[in-house]
Amino acid sequence: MKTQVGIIGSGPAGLLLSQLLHLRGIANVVLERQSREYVLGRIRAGVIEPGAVELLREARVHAWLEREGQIHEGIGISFGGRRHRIDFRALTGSCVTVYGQTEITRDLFAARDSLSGVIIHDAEDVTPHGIETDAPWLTWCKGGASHRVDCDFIAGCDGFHGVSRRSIPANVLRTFEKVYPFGWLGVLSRTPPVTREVTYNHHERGFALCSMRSETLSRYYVQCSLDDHIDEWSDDRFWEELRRRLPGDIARALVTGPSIEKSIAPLRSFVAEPMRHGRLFLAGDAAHIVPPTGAKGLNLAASDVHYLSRAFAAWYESGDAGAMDTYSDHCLRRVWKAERFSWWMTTLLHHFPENGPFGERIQLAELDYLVNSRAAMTALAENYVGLPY
Ligand code: RFL
Ligand code: PHB
Repeated sequence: MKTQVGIIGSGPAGLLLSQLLHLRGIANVVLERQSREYVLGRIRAGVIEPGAVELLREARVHAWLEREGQIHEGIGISFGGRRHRIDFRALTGSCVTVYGQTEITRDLFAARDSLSGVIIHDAEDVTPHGIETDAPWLTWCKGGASHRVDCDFIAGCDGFHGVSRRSIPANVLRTFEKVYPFGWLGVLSRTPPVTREVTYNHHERGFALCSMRSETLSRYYVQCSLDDHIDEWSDDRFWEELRRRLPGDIARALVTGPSIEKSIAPLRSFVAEPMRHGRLFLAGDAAHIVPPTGAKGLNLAASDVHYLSRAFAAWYESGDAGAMDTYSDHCLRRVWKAERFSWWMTTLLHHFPENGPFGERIQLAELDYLVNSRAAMTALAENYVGLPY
């Protein structure tokens, strides 16, 4: 088999790249380790920046997002039992869209299918070869047989645990990492959201987040211990813990119900540099991870794909390799700013027992400063709605 761009991974980065390249007449093949049902069963991001919405529009997958997505003009922040609002529209003139990553992935699969895009699921042992040559290729196994596709370029969109990043020689790759001493326990439930806007809650028992997918579907998270096991968290225990961390008026309004999905995610900051080696380009979680507190992961995957699709287009349309050569530097400038913001939001809002009572007072002082300073709120709002591409 032969193609122009071989794409590893059918998460949002791989599918969006595949669709954008197709629309520019660039042939591509997507190799995915999991089944489609598995990929579509993952519940992840929910907050989409306007830049990512624009890219989805360019990819012609905006119809459902525009119909079902909710425009959010601000977020709530609570601490010390009181809630405050950060008004994105007033502070930046911009806002975010609340729409699930699960739905974006579903919309992207539908778009690729309708254009007869090639997505190979259940591809085992996907391996990039010849990335330092002008003729790389990918091999994989499926149904007991080995397969190969020759390509001009390989896009590694295979997430944090993928094979792409590991294919870059150790003496070339530099990684930067911070692992946080807690995780997020997330629950999806068919209940009306307790707040109209996404609300971040700082509490001495730990952070809690109230989010949503629709008028009837809620998404909640509580900070949990890394030693916690999902079986120890019955629905009742989850709702009780969430309620304790919310200000009284929100806690009283909380409607509970059976969980549809429940999972624990560790929190990590991670960046790999460079994001390109030879003919292999990394995009999305394959190159960087942010803790979810800033809602940046999916949005960074989208901005990488924006740069990468343009770089490939320039090469195929005019033989210009300039944008490929600057791809890594361009992405990393934006990535590091999102890393900083996500780290800051995490540090501001979570409970860090090791920081002691002094650290707790400093956090409360910073939160108090934030919600009373237009300058500080503007800085948060500007980053939350997304820095320019
Ligand atoms: P993905 O989504 O992990 O997709 C990678 C795909 O590659 C496949 N794969 C392989 N395929 C072939 N061969 C291999 N060897 C392979 N290894 C892996 C995988 O099966 C998978 O299908 O990466 P991508 O496309 O870069 O997308 C990144 C986003 O998924 C991620 O950044 C976000 O979900 C992060 N995130 C959030 N981002 C936001 O922008 N806003 C949010 O509100 C937000 N909330 C979240 C989040 C992530 C969370 N978790 C669970 C980590 C909330 C949570 C709880
Ligand atoms: C979500 O709705 O899943 C969500 C919202 C905001 C975040 C993280 C996750 O910061």
